[in-house]
Amino acid sequence: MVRSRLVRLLTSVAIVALGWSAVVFANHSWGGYHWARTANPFTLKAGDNVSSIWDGHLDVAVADWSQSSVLDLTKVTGGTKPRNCRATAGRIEVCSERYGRTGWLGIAQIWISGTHITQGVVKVNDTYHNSPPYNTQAWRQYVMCQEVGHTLGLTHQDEDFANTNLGTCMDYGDPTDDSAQQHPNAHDFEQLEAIYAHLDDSTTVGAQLPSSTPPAMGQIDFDTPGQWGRVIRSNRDGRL
Ligand SMILES: [Ca+2]
Ligand SMILES: [Ca+2]
Ligand SMILES: [Zn+2]
Ligand SMILES: [Zn+2]
Repeated sequence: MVRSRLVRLLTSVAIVALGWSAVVFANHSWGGYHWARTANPFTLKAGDNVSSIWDGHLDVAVADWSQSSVLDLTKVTGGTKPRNCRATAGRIEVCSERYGRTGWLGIAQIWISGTHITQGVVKVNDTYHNSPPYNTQAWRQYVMCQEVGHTLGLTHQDEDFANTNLGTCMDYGDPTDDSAQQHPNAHDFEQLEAIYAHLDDSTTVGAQLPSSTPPAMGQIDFDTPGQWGRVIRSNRDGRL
């Protein structure tokens, strides 16, 4: 098991090194997607649909990302059931549930109109987070931080699980005994400033969706690190 994971990891690392060597540290915007807004900082609501074991982790992630100069997050009463985790227009919904042996620890989905994010969903999977090695404060905080970061328009700073940790939750790397790996770092905040440097004519924050829902984009963070980072376009109804 360990060996096959390692082989897969090394294969993945090689591909990543060939494809991404020029851009890994320069830019980790997720495809240029961003919330439309007419002024900074903007306040994005995060619906709390997580169980008590996750509440503190969501609180920390909300506080961490709110340190950005361009945005604030605020936790609000959840608008959905964790099992379905349906999106609410103009904000994000954060859900925890035993989603089964799906292969992922956490998923972030965004719905887009052009390059503008219209709504977002984070799911963290208790099927894995209830068992070792993922049933720790460190792993829960790391995954929560990263998935919320995706819904702001960020992808990963680095997708090599085996190199020295960069000290941000947006880096693939074991967060155990590494508190820096459980929170954003300065480069994440710089990237957010770059993404949100322009202003838009309209806002998608707190706004209703147009009648036709465009496809969602998903960031899936698998429990096998070698598979992490595959960006999957979902089908038309927005489900992965
Ligand atoms: Ca802020
Ligand atoms: Ca790494
Ligand atoms: Zn814009
Ligand atoms: Zn991710």
